[in-house]
Amino acid sequence: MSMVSADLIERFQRDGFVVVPDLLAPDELERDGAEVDAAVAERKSHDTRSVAEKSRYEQSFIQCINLWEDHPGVRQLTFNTRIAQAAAELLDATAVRLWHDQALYKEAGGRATDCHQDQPYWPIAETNTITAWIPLDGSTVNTGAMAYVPGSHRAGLQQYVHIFGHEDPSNLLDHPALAGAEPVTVEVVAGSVAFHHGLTVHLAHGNASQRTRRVHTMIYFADGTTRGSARWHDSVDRAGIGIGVGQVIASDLTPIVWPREPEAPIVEPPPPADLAAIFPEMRGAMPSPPVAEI
Ligand SMILES: O=C(O)CCC(=O)C(=O)O
Repeated sequence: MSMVSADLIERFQRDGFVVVPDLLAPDELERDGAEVDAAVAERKSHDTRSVAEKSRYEQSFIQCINLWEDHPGVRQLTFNTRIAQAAAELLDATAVRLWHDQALYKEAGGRATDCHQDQPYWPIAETNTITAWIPLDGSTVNTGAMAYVPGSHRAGLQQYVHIFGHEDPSNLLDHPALAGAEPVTVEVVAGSVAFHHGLTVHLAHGNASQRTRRVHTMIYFADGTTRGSARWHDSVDRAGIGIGVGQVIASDLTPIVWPREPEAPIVEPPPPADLAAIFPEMRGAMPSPPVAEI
């Protein structure tokens, strides 16, 4: 049984984003949402800063990557086969792998997410990449809904935007390839999932509400995709994985998530490097390496 109608697939191909309704039932949202909440709280338990005290980038969201690794309760969402199948159908891929998952919790008063494309941050050669963006309570303009530039994934644009600095980044919407383009805000009801292509230009509104905007995402790529550049990325550069430029990206850290039996065992990937030792602000953003036995 297919997860996505032919009409939605056509719209995704035309616009570079689409909302697929009813992929999660209310009880799944409650169960999986509680797991992501607990994982984010545990990863960030050291962080007592207010939004105002955080860096410009961190004011857009609390970001926790690859929660499935160190918080097994999150796996039922990250490895949800209905969502992965929908991603595969939208990409017209026979199999998709997980690039990584991430929680993006935009706190009350959190600022907008700067306009960007995702693909330039990843050393992936082919552009058959897609993100499933899951607002666990739904999303509205007031809480930090996403906005997408329709058709921008077909504009021939692949522009890195430095959104991590202290200054406002250049506005991608000013790029000549996007002349006159206007982002379209998309509100999502809980249970539906918004998908966007890796090249789609997008942003998210600030959170003007009193509650955290709880979002979990999964990024997928078509199986057979290769590494396109030496840009460092944990998903290909972790010790024990070491995928070189030009090689097919395939490891236990980027497992096939569709097709896959819901109960299929998950092979544990090699442990991560201690990134927080190099970049203290990364603490909690990535899985922690195992603590050395004394
Ligand atoms: O949730 C957000 O604020 C931004 C999400 C985003 O940029 C993404 O998932 O690619």
